[in-house]
Amino acid sequence: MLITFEGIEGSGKTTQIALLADHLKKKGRSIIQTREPGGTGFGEALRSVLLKKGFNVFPLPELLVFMAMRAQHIEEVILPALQDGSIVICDRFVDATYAYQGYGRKIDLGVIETLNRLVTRGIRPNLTILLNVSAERGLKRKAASAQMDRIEEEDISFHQKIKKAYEKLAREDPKRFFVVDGALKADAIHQIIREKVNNVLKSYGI
Ligand code: T5A
Repeated sequence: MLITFEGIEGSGKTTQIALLADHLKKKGRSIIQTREPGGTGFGEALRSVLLKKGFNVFPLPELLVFMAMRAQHIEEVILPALQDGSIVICDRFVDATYAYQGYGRKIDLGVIETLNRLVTRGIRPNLTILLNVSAERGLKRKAASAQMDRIEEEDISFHQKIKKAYEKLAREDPKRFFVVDGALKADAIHQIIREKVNNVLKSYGI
């Protein structure tokens, strides 16, 4: 079972993943918590370069680095965990590439689809939770909590575009996406997600 979390910067993914993983672990589930970009030693090293401020990274090399990290992540972490029967919870996955490099950087969606299929070996999330917040709210939270990285420093219109892209992706695949109002209090969001995930696990007989 692969559960992914998506949303714009500061939408609350990290917060909600921690709460969900805690809840599922307490129920005795085997949980692998991971993230993209990153999730492996190789991926985390590349992540710090990719998000570092000051580089002028062109769209295509940016896409290819994300894909290289994903290929490593699939082979080293996600595939073995799924084969072991664990529940994998991943902070961002394939949809982030459609949203940021596709709709944000204007790379052809067909190219992204082909590369995603190749590097994931066809693995698709069973459930994708989209935390939907306005770009203003997300960036305000980020600015209050940490230093902004290279992508976060894009102007507000870029982040608004990403929000719209995620909403479009969710509309196109309503069976997989579960959209939650990320402006609610963290505890309220957790209750909504918890109920959804418990129902999905039940529907898979897990
Ligand atoms: N990227 C990634 C691509 O361009 N293409 C790709 O294919 C992939 C995989 C890094 C960047 O990589 C790009 C997208 C990104 O620009 P990231 O590490 O996921 O991706 O970066 P962020 O989205 O910035 O992740 P963050 O961890 O920084 O934000 P979160 O996880 O969404 O938010 P979180 O939980 O850390 O919360 C941020 C702050 O808000 C507070 C928290 O306490 C924290 O201070 N908060 C709330 N406050 C009020 N109400 C709530 N409900 C709150 N929930 C959290």
